[in-house]
Amino acid sequence: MLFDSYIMSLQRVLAVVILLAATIPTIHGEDDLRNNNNNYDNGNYALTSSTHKSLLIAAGCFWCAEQAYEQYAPGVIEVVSGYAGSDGIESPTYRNHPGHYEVILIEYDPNSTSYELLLQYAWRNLDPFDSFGQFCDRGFSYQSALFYANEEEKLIAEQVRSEVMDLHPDWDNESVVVPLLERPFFWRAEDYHQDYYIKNPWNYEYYKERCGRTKRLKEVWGEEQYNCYHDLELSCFNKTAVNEDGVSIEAVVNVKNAPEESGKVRGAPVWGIIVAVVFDVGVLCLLVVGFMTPSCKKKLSIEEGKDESVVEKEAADLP
Ligand SMILES: *[C@@H]1O[C@H](CO)[C@@H](O)[C@H](O)[C@H]1NC(C)=O
Ligand SMILES: *[C@@H]1O[C@H](CO)[C@@H](O)[C@H](O)[C@H]1NC(C)=O
Ligand SMILES: CC(=O)N[C@H]1CO[C@H](CO)[C@@H](O)[C@@H]1O
Repeated sequence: MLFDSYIMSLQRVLAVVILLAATIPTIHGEDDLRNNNNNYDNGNYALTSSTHKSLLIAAGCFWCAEQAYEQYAPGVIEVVSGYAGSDGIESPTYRNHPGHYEVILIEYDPNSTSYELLLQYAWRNLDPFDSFGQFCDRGFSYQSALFYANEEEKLIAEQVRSEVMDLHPDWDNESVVVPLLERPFFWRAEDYHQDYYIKNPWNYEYYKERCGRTKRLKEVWGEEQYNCYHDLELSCFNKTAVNEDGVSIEAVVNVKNAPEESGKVRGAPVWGIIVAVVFDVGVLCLLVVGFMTPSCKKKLSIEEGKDESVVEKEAADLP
């Protein structure tokens, strides 16, 4: 445990260093231009059918929440990553979304699933005890929240919360800090954040593993419950849902037919290795050859020059 947390804090320090280093050259870079050139219809998302409904949840990094719902939750048509917050600014972006949660909008077929069922999935996809963020991600925008659109949904949300509490008599009511809130306006996130787990499976799995999401969810909910909500073979859902009219309905899971998670991270990504090597060469130069030795300075600048474009490219990919 101690060693684990030592490694974890090392990873965090490294992540911050890499993040800072990677952010500086891109503040006025390609990324901002991309945002400015895109018109997202005021951030609104149009449902693909007028018979569909939607709900909003905040469960930490939206890449992961999107994947969990699209792959494992019944009756889900589409999940869209975005920002939402009642006291946030207009037209938030990834680089500027104060007062906003990272959220997902879940478009669903009310004949194949229900608000209630989807909220049950929401709980199993968050750490209910963390009020400062979720998993490795700290800060307001990563905090969890469940949203209701009307009085009826509010009652259901409260009921699902009580069911969760009843299932865990050892949980202290005060320490379960997931707020149930009125649904705010939804702003769709930039295109490169949508379907991130499909577009960048390698980066995605690496991030998710390093963030400790699965590990923590299993710790909180237990292996069995985790599997119920994250494994189609072991699902407690079994392809039928009771719809809003009380009729049992067969619901489709994973409409996108995205490949299931392998659960295995295929080693560190290339950019991570490059950054680590450059860092090590730098430290070695400073230690061994001496601070002002010309040959060492030259070597360092060559390495850094080579690496900059890679780091810059990857900066856009942080969740
Ligand atoms: C749900 O299914 C029933 C028939 O089973 C149909 O009449 C109704 O229009 C459907 N509702 C929606 C929202 O698709
Ligand atoms: C538990 O906490 C929630 C949210 O703060 C509150 O609405 C509820 O009344 C509390 N329940 C009990 C039994 O104290
Ligand atoms: C609620 C329910 O019927 N769950 C079942 C779903 O399917 C798995 C595997 O077939 C069973 O183990 C569960 O009991």
